[in-house]
Amino acid sequence: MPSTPARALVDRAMAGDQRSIARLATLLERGGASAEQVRASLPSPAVGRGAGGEGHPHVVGISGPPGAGKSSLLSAVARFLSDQHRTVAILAVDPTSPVTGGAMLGDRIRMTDAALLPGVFVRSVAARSRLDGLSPAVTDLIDLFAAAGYEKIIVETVGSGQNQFAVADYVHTLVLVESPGAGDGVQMLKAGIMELADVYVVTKGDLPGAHLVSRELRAMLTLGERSRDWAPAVVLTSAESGEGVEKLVAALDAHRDWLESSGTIEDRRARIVRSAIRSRIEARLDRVLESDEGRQIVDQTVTGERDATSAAELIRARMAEPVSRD
Ligand SMILES: Nc1nc2c(ncn2[C@@H]2O[C@H](COP(=O)(O)OP(=O)(O)OP(=O)(O)O)[C@@H](O)[C@H]2O)c(=O)[nH]1
Ligand SMILES: [Mg+2]
Repeated sequence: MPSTPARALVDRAMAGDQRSIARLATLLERGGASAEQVRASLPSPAVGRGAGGEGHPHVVGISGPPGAGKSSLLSAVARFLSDQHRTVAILAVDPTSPVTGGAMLGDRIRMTDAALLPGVFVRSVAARSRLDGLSPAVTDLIDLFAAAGYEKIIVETVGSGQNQFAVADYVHTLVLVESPGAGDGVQMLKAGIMELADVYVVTKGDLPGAHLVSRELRAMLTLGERSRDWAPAVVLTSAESGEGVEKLVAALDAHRDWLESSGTIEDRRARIVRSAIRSRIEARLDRVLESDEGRQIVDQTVTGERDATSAAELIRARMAEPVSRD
């Protein structure tokens, strides 16, 4: 256990102390009993509520293929927001390297400068083994940043194909990123995943091909049938020149306002709350499965002393028990 009780750290985090926020993030990411204590000390989950209104955070997910320029763009967005005296917490979920088992250094290095800006907090977490490329701690960390009072919380995930959307379950606004390159036009179309994002971004606008990609995207969005009355923006950006950064922030704000005015926010809140519940139950389940008793129950099922149904029943009963301290 840390020397400072979770409650005291949470109080300091809520007062804006970045060091305390970082320590709490570490405890949450580590999981286990200390994470449960932190969770219990956080104010009632802010995640499901608000989308910027009434002092609640606007939670944004940004996803796209590896190397598309997401982190570079978020650094520029952070700089822009900081200049405007606004606050932002960025959570970069890195695919875990099978070799090191830790978060890759790239994001941390690329966003180090941004992390020093007033009102900006940057954190990397490893995706661990989750198939959807998300860390089990994502909802907890979003709650933490919400408690710490950040106005925007942006979650960066790497994804291609369907798993680009996993983050949608945790956010109010989904941004999909496409970058020019490999002479390939719009990859999203090929993956059959258009019309799902709220905002589309074409990165590396300073490179040849970027304008073509954004034109193709716009054309596809115009052709596509839309059931909602939100027309997704396509924003061409360059982290190199800063082009489009202001437009992107404006598009995010516009989407937040539309969610509120259209009432769509209610659906998003329910979706986020369901995900938060699911991930907490999964975390508890993992904890029980990995305990001595959990392993024993698994072993007994392997040897045939027990069937899977009774094993599941026992595990479920253990999950309902209060969590002991580590
Ligand atoms: N020319 C140009 N290069 C860029 C731009 N933005 C990013 N890059 C380059 O693209 C590469 C990847 O950038 P990142 O920001 O790390 O991309 P990412 O999508 O966060 O990458 P992962 O998190 O590893 O998936 C780096 O070499 C950047 O320097 C841009 O606006 N213009
Ligand atoms: Mg990145």
